[in-house]
Amino acid sequence: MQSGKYKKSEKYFEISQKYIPGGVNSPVRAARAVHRDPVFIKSASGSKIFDVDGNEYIDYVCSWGPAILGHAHPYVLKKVKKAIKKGLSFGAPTKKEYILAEMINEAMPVMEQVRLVNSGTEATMSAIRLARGYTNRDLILKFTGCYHGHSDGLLVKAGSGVLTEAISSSGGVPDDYAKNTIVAEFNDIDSVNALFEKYHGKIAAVIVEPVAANMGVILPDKGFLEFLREITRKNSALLIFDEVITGFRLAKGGACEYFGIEPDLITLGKIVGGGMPLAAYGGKKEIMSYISPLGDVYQAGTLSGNPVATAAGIATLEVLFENPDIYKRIDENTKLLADGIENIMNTKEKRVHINRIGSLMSVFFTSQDVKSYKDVLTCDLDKYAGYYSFLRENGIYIAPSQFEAVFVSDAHSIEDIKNTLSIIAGFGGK
Ligand code: KE4
Repeated sequence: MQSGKYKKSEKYFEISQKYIPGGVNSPVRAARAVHRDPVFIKSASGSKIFDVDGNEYIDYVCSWGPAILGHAHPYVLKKVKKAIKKGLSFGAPTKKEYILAEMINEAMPVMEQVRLVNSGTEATMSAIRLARGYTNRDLILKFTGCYHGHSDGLLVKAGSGVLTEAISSSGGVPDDYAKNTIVAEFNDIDSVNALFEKYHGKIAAVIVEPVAANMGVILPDKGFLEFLREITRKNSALLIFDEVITGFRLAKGGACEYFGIEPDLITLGKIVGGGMPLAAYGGKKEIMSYISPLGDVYQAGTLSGNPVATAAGIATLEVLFENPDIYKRIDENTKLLADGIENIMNTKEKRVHINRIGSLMSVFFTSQDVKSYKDVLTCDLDKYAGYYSFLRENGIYIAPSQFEAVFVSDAHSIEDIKNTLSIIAGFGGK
């Protein structure tokens, strides 16, 4: 039983479990891995999120990434309200779709052509199908612990909720599908070489989160992404950067800009939709010309590029593009947070390992460095659960899973960071 402060959440959770599996519409939200019931959210604004019992939290989930400007940004809301008045969806082309595609191309020139879809899952599923259609090959190489959404072939040794729920792959995926997905280890060049040797000429693409963020945040070793670029080019396979999390977060041009790598295809989600159901995939015109109606690789969607979601996406990117100092600011504030936690938790002994890049970070409850999926498995999940509960009881909202990330927004003030650290200091002594 949780304390009286969650009365309404408990009631709503009981009812929602009657009609929705696990009471949630996405598994990780159920907070089972941290042995708590979820809180139900009433509203959010800036860096704060408010549950239905009136509890206020500093939010470091940020809707799993989209809210880089903070929740309910006034300019974004203004543009969305304006769009809503004209109708919600037409199932026909609108100007906003090419405006958003143009903005994406400006930020990531690799994306000469872009298709807007409704979720990161749709974006990666479509990019995989395109890579197979373009190369006329079947095999897709992914990495253990990387998560690319829940399309059948990608739910093999995936991260995020799959890892959180400790299932190696998903039920309901026939071996026939899974056999076309081969799995290497992130940051392990030998494991990739071995697969390219074993399946010479049969690999359509490598799909990678350029910064893994679904087994906690793990940075690519120096040269690892360059190696992937080289080995795919040498083997006429496509390199797909899944930038659903890193896109528009690490930099205006995402991980491509940050690391100076040019993949063949990029998938985007989260920030690109500003919190609305909008994602995208794209690449060189020559590859994208294989997509229907130009080519025979089919992909479609009733609500793809709908006017309300594109309004939110355009407004979000406009704020980011017109205020490039946002990236410096959120990087500095996240560094302040990371350094503060380091000082609190690791004074006497090393109790946590922190990985950070820009405004994306993870606090791993392990005394060793975390550079691979294997390292992540040394984490003490009960300690993480205790950390989660202590923070939530004290008004800090973090991911209910060790295998997710901490997201900082431009709405997080220095004061928010200092308040967060003073609360963690209370846990630190435990
Ligand atoms: P969606 O289908 O959830 O929009 O995107 C799938 C996806 C694809 N690629 C990457 C790198 C992703 O991180 C995701 C989704 N991220 C998780 C959080 N780690 C979504 C949260 C959830 O599943 O509830």
